Amino acid sequence: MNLSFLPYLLTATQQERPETTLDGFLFPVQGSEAAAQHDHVFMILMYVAGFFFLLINAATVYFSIKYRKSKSPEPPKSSSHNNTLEIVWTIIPTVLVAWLFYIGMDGYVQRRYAPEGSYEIKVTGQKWSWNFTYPNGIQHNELHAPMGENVRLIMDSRDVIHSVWIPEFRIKMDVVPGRYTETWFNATRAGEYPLKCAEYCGTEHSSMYAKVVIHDRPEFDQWMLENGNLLADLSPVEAGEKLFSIKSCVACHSTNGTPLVGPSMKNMFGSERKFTDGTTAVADENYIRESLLEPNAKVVEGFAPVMTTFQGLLKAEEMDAIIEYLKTVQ
Ligand code: HEC
Ligand SMILES: [Cu+2]
Repeated sequence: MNLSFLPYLLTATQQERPETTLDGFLFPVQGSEAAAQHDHVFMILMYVAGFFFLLINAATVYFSIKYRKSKSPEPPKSSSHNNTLEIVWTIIPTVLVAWLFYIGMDGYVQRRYAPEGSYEIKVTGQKWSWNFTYPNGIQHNELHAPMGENVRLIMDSRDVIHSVWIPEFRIKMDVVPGRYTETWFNATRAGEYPLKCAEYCGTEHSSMYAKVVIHDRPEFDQWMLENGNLLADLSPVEAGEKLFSIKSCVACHSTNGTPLVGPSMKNMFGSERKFTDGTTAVADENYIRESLLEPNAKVVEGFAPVMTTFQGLLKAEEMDAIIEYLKTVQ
């Protein structure tokens, strides 16, 4: 068995670790500064625990054999106490746990609040999707961030408690209705990572997931530029199609006829809709508008009233674009 990777797992930073280590073996790959620190502390704890596990068990086995009854029917004579031994087994563990506390606390304090001047992204959780608002007002269902910069997430929920968890960044923080929570990261490698909801929040909890994309600065600026001007750059139908996924409609509505949490949008426009109260209506522009602003005014037969209002989350032109797009989903 080749254990040559063990010393590398203890080294503190991503940069110091050669490419040949088992990155992603015990943990997901290290995608942030916090990840290196987190794994470092974990490995120290594991080695300390492993050392004492072996020591105590070896001693148990040794003494069991040495003093087994058949060899020494009389209990061995022991002195009432041994000052040196007692001092040693008090001081060593005390120093050890104080040190473990220190490295754990140090990491916790560093991770608790973002450094000043961090790039701020507002995160909103709602059943069952994530929404990210960037400093320039752009909203998106993916978390895009520049590499090597401190990024602060300021988060709240529109309904129940959710939790932002990015395993590769080793961050996890609850997202609570009625108050802001925060967490931050500094991504060390470009690429795509999953962000998962880590607090059970209902039927579709397991699919409450968002993509995290880390770019280098120029690529990030480019992405910002392209996504900031959706409505200016694209036709309303094209922009509507993008918005349909950016605004997370896709989490509940398919466009291929399969009902999900909500009805499929296929052939919806222009057709007659049946509601739980027995009334009907033909789906026109005003109907879609109402569905977005007051989703529970008319609840489609066979579905639960779980769509939350998009009042304040969609600009008028965005709503127009989505309506134009839904007309084409036939
Ligand atoms: C949390 C899941 C969820 C999300 C997110 C969601 N919806 Fe819905 N939507 C529903 C459900 C459930 C219904 C059916 C019950 C009702 O009418 O309220 C519905 C109904 C509708 C209807 C009426 C459908 C019909 O068959 O008559 C439209 C139109 C609609 N949604 C559009 C959207 C758009 C556009 C978005 C994104 C901006 C969106 N929804 C986001 C769950 C969702
Ligand atoms: Cu959730």
